[in-house]
Amino acid sequence: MTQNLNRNKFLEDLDNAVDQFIDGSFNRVIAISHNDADGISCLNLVQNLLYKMNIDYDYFIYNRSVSWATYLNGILSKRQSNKNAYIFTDVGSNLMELIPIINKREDHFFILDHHELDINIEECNIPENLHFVNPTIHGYDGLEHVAGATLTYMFVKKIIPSIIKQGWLTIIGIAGDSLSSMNNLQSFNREVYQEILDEKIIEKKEGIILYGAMFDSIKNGLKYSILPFIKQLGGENEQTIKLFLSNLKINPRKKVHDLDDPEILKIQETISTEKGEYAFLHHKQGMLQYAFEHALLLNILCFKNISAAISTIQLKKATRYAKDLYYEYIDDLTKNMKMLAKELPRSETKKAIFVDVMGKIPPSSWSDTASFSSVNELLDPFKILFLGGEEKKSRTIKLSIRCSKRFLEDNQGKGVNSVISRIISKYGGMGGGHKLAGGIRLSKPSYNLLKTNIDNLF
Ligand SMILES: [Mn+2]
Repeated sequence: MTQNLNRNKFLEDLDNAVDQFIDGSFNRVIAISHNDADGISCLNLVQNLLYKMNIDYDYFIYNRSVSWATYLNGILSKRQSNKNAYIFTDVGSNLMELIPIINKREDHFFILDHHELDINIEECNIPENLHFVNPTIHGYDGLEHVAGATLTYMFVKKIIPSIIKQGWLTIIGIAGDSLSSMNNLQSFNREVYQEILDEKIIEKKEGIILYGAMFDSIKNGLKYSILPFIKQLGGENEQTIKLFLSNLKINPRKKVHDLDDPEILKIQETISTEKGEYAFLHHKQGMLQYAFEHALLLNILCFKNISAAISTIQLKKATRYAKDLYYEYIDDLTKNMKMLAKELPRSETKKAIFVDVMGKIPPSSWSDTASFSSVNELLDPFKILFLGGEEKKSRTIKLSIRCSKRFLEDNQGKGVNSVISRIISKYGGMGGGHKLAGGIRLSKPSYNLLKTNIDNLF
């Protein structure tokens, strides 16, 4: 996937945008960001910048449920001025939709995004008032190499270097998007992580990795870890887990981060877990000290209560309300993963797995269950996963589609989005996505055709 990384070209784009932002001496800025942990981290970095520059600003969160035209209709002010700027972070690569809108405006638009474009950049006529920075057009991977918050951090730090002190925000963004251990960070994500560590803004710690429950007791750690999901114990009842730990002579109430090496080794004899590196935010308390869990909490809150998400990133300690939602979420997710791995009937072809989860897993959990099953390789990683069922209201089949990185390697980098476009052209339906994740809505007859013909679509 790493084809021709063009570092200089990307940094040139970034520098140009920075220069334009400084030279523009804007008197009003609107920040627009994505409704997830990465997006909220970006938003906070931009707010810090604007505050320090003494620029009047407002902000909005975009959840992609409506088109840009509809969304911006309510935001773009009637009065246009080249002294107004819009900064989009972690969103805004839908250039087909956005360029016609931006073309008609006098305001300046800064787009700092790491999602893939909906159009070939060569075919775009970039308007003069659009300052577009997206490392994926220079060959970078939007997940592994550069998170939205990494890109935003690089932008704001070039304007006000002291923003490095807010670097912990970047770490939350990276943790939220990359879904991997900090050891695996690459490229700009790694460079920025290292810089923030060197400045002692955050700490790195080492220990057994049970993401989702790093702040918790070992009994909850084994039960609620979502990365890795512990196949033998994840989502199990408390007695089973306590029995497992008492056989190893480990106190079930001992905190995950307090386990010593002999205890970790004993666990690893039965369970495949790794020791690894995790980011620790020492200026916070409790679960918010753990970057992965902090990011996960924000992601959960973004769907349940966006204003709680926006306030939580500024808090030292999670509220009871937020913690309750967090536990409800990981409890459901680990139970769903357990069900998927052990009980649910599935039909398999050479290249695909179909799982009907209607009535077993609520539709609001389909997407996350599919994602975490895929990253944990709960089912055959060399097959593409279709998880979903018939939606009552619309009488159509709704599917979350996922593949693993190993599937991509096996299929010349062609993953979920390319399968989705082939399904749509052959059987109709609506949907889209990225290499690893996407979704589609189909009629029932089309779904049946898809199930019998899927292997011919590769
Ligand atoms: Mn992002």
